[in-house]
Amino acid sequence: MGKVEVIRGDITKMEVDVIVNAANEALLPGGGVSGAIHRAAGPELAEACRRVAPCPTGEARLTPGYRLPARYVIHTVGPIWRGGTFGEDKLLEKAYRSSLALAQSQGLRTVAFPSISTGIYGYPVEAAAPIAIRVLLEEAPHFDALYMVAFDENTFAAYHQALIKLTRDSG
Ligand code: AR6
Repeated sequence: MGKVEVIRGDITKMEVDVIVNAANEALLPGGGVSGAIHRAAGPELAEACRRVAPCPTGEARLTPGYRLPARYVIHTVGPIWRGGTFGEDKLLEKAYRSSLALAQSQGLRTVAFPSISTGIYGYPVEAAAPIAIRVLLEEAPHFDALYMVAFDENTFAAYHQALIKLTRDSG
C-alpha cells in the first residue's frame, strides 16, 4: 500500500518520478505553479507542451521533466470555479484520476501534486482538498508514494485536515 503524504514545499524541487502541473487547456506556461515549473524545467518544456496540446479540462498529458529533478511532468487542467454548480467537483476529481491513470500506465511509482484549481482558477481549497485526498487514498495501492505539495500554510492545513478526516473515516 503506497503512502499518501501532505507536505509543505515547492513542487519544482521534488525528486519523484513525476510532478503534476496545474495547467491550462492550451498548455501555455502561464503563472502560478505552471510558471514556476516551466522556469525550472527550461524552454524545452514549452516546446514539448506544444506537441501534446490541447488538453481539455479533466484530461492529462505527459512530457519529460528536462532540468527538473522529476523525470516527467504530467500536465492536467482543473476546472475554473464558477460557483460550484457547473460540475466543478466532477471535473476536479477527473483531473486527479486522469493524472494517476497516466502515471500508472507509464510505470511511474512516485507522484507529486500541487493543489489543482485553487489558485488562479479560484476553487475554494476547503472544498477541493477532500476531493483530491479521496482520489489519492483510493489510488495509493498502485503507487509507492503520492505527495500533495502545499505552497502555503492555508493550503497545507486544508489538505492535512482532509487526510486526517478521510483516513479516520476509512479506518
Ligand atoms: N509549488 C507548489 N505549489 C505551488 C507553487 C510551487 N512552486 N507555486 C504555486 N503553487 P495555480 P490553478 C500553488 O494558480 O488554480 C496558470 O497560469 C498555488 O499557491 O498555479 O489550477 C495555469 O497556466 C496554489 O495553491 O493553478 C492556468 O492558466 C496551487 O499551486 C492557471 O494558472 C495552484 O494554483 C491554473 O490555475
